[in-house]
Amino acid sequence: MVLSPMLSFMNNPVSLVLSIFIANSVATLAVADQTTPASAPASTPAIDSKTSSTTAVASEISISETAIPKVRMSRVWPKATLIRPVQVVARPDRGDRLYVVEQAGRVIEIDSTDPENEGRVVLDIKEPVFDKFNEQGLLSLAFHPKFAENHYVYLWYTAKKVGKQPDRGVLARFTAKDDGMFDAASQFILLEVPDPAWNHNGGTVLFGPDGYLYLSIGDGGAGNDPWGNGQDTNSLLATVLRLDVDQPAEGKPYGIPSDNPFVGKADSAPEIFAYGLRNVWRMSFDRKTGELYAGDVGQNAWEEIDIVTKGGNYGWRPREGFHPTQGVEDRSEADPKFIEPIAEYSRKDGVSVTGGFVYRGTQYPNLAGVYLYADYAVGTMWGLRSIGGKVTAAPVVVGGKRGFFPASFGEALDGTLYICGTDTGEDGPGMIFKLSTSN
Ligand SMILES: [Ca+2]
Ligand SMILES: [Ca+2]
Repeated sequence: MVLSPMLSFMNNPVSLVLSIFIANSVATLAVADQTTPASAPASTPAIDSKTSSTTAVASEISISETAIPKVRMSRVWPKATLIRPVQVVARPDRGDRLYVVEQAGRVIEIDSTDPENEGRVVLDIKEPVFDKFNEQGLLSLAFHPKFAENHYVYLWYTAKKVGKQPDRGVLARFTAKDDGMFDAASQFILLEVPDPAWNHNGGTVLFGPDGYLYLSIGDGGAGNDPWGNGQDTNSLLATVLRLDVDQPAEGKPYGIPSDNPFVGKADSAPEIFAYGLRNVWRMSFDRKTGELYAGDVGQNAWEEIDIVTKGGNYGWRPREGFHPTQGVEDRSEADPKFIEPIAEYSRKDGVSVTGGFVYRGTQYPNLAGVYLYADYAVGTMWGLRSIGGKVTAAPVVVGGKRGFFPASFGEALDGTLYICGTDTGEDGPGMIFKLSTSN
């Protein structure tokens, strides 16, 4: 049996995961069952105690906008056989297609208009992908915003060793053919990042509203960031990077946006957009506000949700959630140089956060503006509301599924949200669920 893709090194054995699941998720979900029905308004706007300055903002919001409904999970495309699905991605030019990333190195295309669809494999790169250990493999896919014109897709994966090269993460572009297949021979490598340990490999690749490519990369691995990558702005590890893939420059296969925060600064990598992030497994842009929401997986104590801004330092390793990191000499109290999360949860409620999306669809108006996220090991799903980086409705449990390991959320073109993962164990059958509310 293997560890979860996002768990900490050596300090979260499966037995711990399972005991937490048994001891806490049941209790958590049971509590959820007793909460106010989604249709009933909250008596008062919920305010995160850590963001009391949001009171003025919250008072201007109607109660219906602050209530957070329960969320149902309905299985979709049960006839598609999926092995360790880690992402569901929409294609920008085709609302009737979704793409599922399998960790071992395949991409499956789903005809989302056909409930009986079995999917078709459009890419198989198991050969270059290295997924021996549980956090390794093909981790993320992004379509170029102008995919209809250039047929480019970008993948982030851990690569097999070649000769004496170190382990590495690879950001590569592939080109789709007219029949919709991705040409495995078209690989064009943009970036290779040497990686000192098997765990904490991030990562999400996606395009921002500015047209740039964003990539989250973990701190390298092991435990407690022994190489100090978190606070090292010369390291591409423990960051979110921002690249201009359309205008290569300076001999690189990509360009650097001129307003990246470390452009022209000594001893800093100009690719970095934000840093001090331990292992952002999943992040997403709010399509309405343009804010970048990230779930940063914690070490031993706290899982956190961040809103990632340009040049931001998110505190790892001196900070874990809203707390000094236990057991490291440079642990720190809150400090203006570190940007605190907007939310956190403790080992009481889970062990590995899967960041999700802000719902911006129109089918479920009561869910509009709610940011959903989940815990990979426990299966609980939460919702919160945040405006301008301030939480206006504190996190509440909205649902989840016992025994389901949610690896990723996905957002269709129309804003419909999905969640994918494995059921009845990390190597159990891969499943996709549509998320809905009772309105
Ligand atoms: Ca690593
Ligand atoms: Ca942090």
